[in-house]
Amino acid sequence: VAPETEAPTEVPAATPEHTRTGMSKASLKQAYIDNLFYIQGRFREVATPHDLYMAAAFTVRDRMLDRWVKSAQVYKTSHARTVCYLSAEYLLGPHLANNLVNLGISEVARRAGEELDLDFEAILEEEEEPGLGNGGLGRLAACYMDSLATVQIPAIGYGIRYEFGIFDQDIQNGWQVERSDTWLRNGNPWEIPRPKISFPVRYGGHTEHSRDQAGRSRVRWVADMVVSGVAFDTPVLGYGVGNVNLLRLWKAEAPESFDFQVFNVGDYYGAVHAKIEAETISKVLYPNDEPEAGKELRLKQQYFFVSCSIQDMIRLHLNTVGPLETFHEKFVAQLNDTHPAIAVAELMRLLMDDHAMPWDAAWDITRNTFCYTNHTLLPEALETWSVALFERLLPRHLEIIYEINRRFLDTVRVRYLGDEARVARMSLIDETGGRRIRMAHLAVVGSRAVNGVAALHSELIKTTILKDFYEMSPERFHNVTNGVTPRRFIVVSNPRLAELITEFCGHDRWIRDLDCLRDLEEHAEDPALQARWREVKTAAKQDLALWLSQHGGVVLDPQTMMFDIQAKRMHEYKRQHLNVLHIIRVYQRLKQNPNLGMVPRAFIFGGKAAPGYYMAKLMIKLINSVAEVINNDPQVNGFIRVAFMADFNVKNGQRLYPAADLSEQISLAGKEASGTGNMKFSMNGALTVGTLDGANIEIRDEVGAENFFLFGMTAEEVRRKQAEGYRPWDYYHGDDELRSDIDLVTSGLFSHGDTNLFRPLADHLINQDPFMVLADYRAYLNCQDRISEVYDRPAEWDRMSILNVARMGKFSSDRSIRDYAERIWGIEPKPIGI
Ligand code: B1N
Repeated sequence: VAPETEAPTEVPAATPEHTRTGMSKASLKQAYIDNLFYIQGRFREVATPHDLYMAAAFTVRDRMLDRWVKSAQVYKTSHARTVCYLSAEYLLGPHLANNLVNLGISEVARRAGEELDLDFEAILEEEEEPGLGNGGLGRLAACYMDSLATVQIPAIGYGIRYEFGIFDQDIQNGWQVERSDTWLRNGNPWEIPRPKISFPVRYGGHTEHSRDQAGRSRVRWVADMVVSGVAFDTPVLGYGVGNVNLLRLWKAEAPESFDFQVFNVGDYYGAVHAKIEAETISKVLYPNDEPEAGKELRLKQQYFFVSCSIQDMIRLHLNTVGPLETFHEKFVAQLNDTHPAIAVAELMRLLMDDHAMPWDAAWDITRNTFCYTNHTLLPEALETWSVALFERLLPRHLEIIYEINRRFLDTVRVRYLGDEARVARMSLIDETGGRRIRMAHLAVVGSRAVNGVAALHSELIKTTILKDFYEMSPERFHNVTNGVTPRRFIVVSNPRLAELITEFCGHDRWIRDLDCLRDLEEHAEDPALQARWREVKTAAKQDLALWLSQHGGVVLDPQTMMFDIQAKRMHEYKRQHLNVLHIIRVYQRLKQNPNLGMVPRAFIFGGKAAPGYYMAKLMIKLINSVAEVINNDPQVNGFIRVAFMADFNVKNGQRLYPAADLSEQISLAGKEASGTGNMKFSMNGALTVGTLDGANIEIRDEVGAENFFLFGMTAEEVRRKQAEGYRPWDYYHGDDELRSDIDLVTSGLFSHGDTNLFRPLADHLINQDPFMVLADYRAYLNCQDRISEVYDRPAEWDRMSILNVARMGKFSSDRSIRDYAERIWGIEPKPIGI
């Protein structure tokens, strides 16, 4: 088994290829055996599935490294302007298949695997995905890293290397049960630890003000806790290019200088405790898609990764370009929501306190470095931190924030003489109730540009949460509509569709330029294409049905059933319960008329609930309870089935998107900032049933209103109805079917006779219904009836499906990144050849 004995026969002597870098089948095979032997210390006969995966991962990683080093060299020597994406979350998903695609060696690797008698799919399955994010915001950061490299923009993604990412979800007795995510347990072959790239991060203590010899005021921050942030680097390769960017995630450790003797004379346990406290900072991702009020550790996490990242940027700048006066010419830093907004104060602190820069110069640089993306209008998701907590944890930053605020409010007062109400509204400090720091205001004041993530959302920002700021400087407000990467969400997850598209849209041209999908348009009516289109969809549905039957046991019929899927975080504003009410309506109709001719449907759900979000967890229980009754009722289960896919994550998402006929995007208008699942489904040929919310509006504009199932109130109608005083009670009493559906929820039918279990959900709908489920119920049902009619006409449905895919070019994250680069960052591609 010694590789040397095989080498002469496997690698022809004439090839200049190297086992470390060669892309031929022979080189890949040789390298694989080599890695299995020299890295895992195994030969085939004794290798575990994990060994086989690791050998594959190292074989692929080796092939990225020369490009990575070359990119770093070119970026460095050319002083390339660089984007730093600051994000508390990166929901990366598995690397192996994606890197194979981006290297362009999927096929040859598959064949090499076959010749080595390896189960290629099993090896891909073996990878634990890094779930370092909650949902859309974290996944967007991952798509943007892919696109930054693909459109050849020099970039560094900065974030936190959480030891435990988003929890794994089990379903037990219909309820969500959380299990901790141990993604690092077996090692992570994609990261390279950089123990020598580390920075101290300090907390607490006090500040000392003095004057230096030149009479300038100087501040010394005497902290009482210090941790060390250590870099872990992951290469991010672009598709079909030589550019490899850097994802640098920070792990918290006790500092190297941490000395038991000096700091804790005789107090061994105290010393160990301090070490644990340091390591706690990067231990676990907060599993909420909105902030948990006042959690000190969360603020520590935010400051931790921001401080490391800004110190790293300063180090890089001093090592290459030189004087800090040009920092903002070298770097632009994009704040992914307010989670890294403390960066504004941190850069000010470092420039002034460590590099002796005067306020005005430091402010000029800071303001020209940062740009801020807002991702939500939900009031409960807007971050604020109590002044008291800040004072305790980050006393120097609080002083700086006060000074930023003082100077900023002076400009507001000059501009709006006498308008103290406006001053109070715009202040970085919310003085109503306990004093709190408004992180969105800090981000806006400290940034050159502010953007929302879909057209509607960007408009609503200007008229609601940031209205005053927009009035003061409208030129700083932008829209950049989100996008998703077609590499992962078509090529990797739906290879059959990718192959079919390639026949019409030019060999892999469309993969780097998604507008090329337009070439499909002229064939939308072609029965031959439609037939093959349908085959591809049915095959994907078969894959999903098989997987679901093996994981959870629900049996769905991919031939006859429409796959109707809602997969996203569980949240009342996303209205999974509206979907459930529709299921219950269909169920009741079938019970009343068992001979009802109807299009069979599989209703499929996936999504995690924040562990502390009771209503969301109850929705999961409701879905599973309705599933239990329907799936076991022979009177209806030939027509409808309900499945809840446990543990919706990137890997499982890749199983769902290709298999959907219908995509549920039914949030209350004005609540979903953009949505990105909507794009992933549509790109895979699902038709959308959706409200005029977030990016749904733009998807509908692109694919054509006639190819989109629209229902429900507009954001403006929602606003008006709420202003008038919304009374869900009236809907409940005014619509017999609605009342009967809600009453069935509390009847005990779905809860083994327990009439209390779902009472909180039903009562909340009837009495409060903050997301207006009842107001949109009737429109939703009518729309669903139309959908069933169209599905019954396959040629029409297939045409619409083809046109959806053909017109999705806009929603490539490559387009989003080009928008950022041109309109916000002012940065040019820096191509690296292969
Ligand atoms: O960001 C996505 C959007 O497509 C979604 O519409 C939006 O809901 C999502 C606090 C968030 N907004 N805010 C968050 C996540 C974690 C957290 O701790 C807030 N996520 C979104 C991408 O733009």
